[in-house]
Amino acid sequence: MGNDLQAVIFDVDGTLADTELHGHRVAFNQAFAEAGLDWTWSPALYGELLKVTGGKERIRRYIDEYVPGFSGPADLDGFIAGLHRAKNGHYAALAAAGEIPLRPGVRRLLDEARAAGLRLAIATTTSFENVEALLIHALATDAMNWFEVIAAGDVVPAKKPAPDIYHYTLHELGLPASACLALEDSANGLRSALAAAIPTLVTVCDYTRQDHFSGAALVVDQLGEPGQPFKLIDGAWDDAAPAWIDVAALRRIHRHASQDGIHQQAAR
Ligand code: XBP
Ligand code: MG
Repeated sequence: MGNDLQAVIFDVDGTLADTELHGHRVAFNQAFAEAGLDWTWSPALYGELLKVTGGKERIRRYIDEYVPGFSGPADLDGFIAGLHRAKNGHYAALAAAGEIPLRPGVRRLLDEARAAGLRLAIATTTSFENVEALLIHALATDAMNWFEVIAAGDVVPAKKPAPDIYHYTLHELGLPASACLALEDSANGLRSALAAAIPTLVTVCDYTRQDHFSGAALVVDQLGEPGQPFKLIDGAWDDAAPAWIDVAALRRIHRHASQDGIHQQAAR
């Protein structure tokens, strides 16, 4: 059947790990201090800045909105790129130091999905190097090989919420959107996946709890584990089913979302 689930596509930041609060934000601040800038991104301010996807884009927005009188160097693009490079160096060090653990259920679900023969991919706004830093330290030294496609950062011109990174991932997998399920944590990520017509499961994180997730197949607060159930935020869940996301749940969520999609089309 064309609609059977064949591949699961994971977002990284906020979905695999709480990378924003404990990783990128801290690393941005370290890069700013190192460059002699008195910029400090508090957890609350960073929540605002996260509306802009992409670290370089985020620095630019910060300068525009919060440092109006900033007389930066003539080559502002180069300056921002340098700060961003330094930030990524600090991010890799934080990952290597074990400061950015995986979210609950992530390792279990990846293990189960691999054992079940589901194909795995990554579609993220962050860079390939940052994905690598996180995966090899938080997951396994060979974890980059667990994913058939790692679609990252500047490989496409437009970042999430544009669908480009998901279109790219589908193309590389050689699969239609209907054979995949995306896992996301944010409204921007959800919009990106839905714009590529991929059914999407959302696990919110602290920064995205207040986002709007209309169109999501299911919204929960985490993947959950046996003994650590998820909280259902939006969508239907059979009370008889265990409250953690396993492969059977992925298949069920995908099937329901596909059926809903067909109904929506029929209703148009
Ligand atoms: C994540 C992002 C990224 C990270 C930082 O979005 O927006 O910009 O915050 O990574 P998503 P870079 O989870 O939707 O992929 O600094 O490498 O951009
Ligand atoms: Mg994310």
